[in-house]
Amino acid sequence: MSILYGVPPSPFVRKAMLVHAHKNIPYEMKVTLPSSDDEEFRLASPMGKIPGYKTDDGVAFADSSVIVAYLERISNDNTLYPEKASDHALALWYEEWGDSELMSAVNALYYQRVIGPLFFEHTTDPDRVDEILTKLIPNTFNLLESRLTDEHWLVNNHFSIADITVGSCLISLLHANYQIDQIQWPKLYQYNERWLSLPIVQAQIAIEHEVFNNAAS
Ligand SMILES: N[C@@H](CCC(=O)N[C@@H](CS)C(=O)NCC(=O)O)C(=O)O
Repeated sequence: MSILYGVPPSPFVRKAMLVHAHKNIPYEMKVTLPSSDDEEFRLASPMGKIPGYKTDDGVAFADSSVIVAYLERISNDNTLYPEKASDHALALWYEEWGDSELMSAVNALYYQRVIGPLFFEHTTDPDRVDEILTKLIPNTFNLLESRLTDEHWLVNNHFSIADITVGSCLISLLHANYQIDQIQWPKLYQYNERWLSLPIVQAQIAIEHEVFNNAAS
């Protein structure tokens, strides 16, 4: 069976887990922290970033987008990359933007409020939180709001890697106790509600809560 190296609350590991769940692909999770010097993990991820991956035929590599591309190749079930070329490009763009711009805004808050205090003895910095809440997050949310329609999903109303990537960030915000302002970003608010109600998302959140509860006890 394939091995996924990482920890579930990592947003990039979460993304890979959600894709496995969506496509019904079994895997084994080997709990691995970033920078772990576990030899097997380092074969997959020489830079020590999570997620790392080892396929069931023994090939190892890293990066959530690479893992998703691999999974899409081995299984046609519940495809995540649109067939039409322009939709495919747009989904890839959201994946790239979600993994970079959106992820860094959202993770800044997730780190301040959850990951830092729980795992790194970090004390939340109120000035930094203020900057994140007033600048970083609104910048990214304004863009999403301007692109979302009343349809269900980001690209041509088909659930795709765009939704998994943006949605992975929304899970971090849920953990960080951030509520999307329904007046300021009404479409994003509805989109988030739809996303959070998906069974694969509920299952992922439950897994992550268990990790947080264990770390807190
Ligand atoms: N582009 C990579 C990013 C992976 C990444 O940055 N993971 C973080 C954890 S969420 C990490 O391992 N950070 C440790 C480091 O940068 O050394 C992906 O999509 O998998």
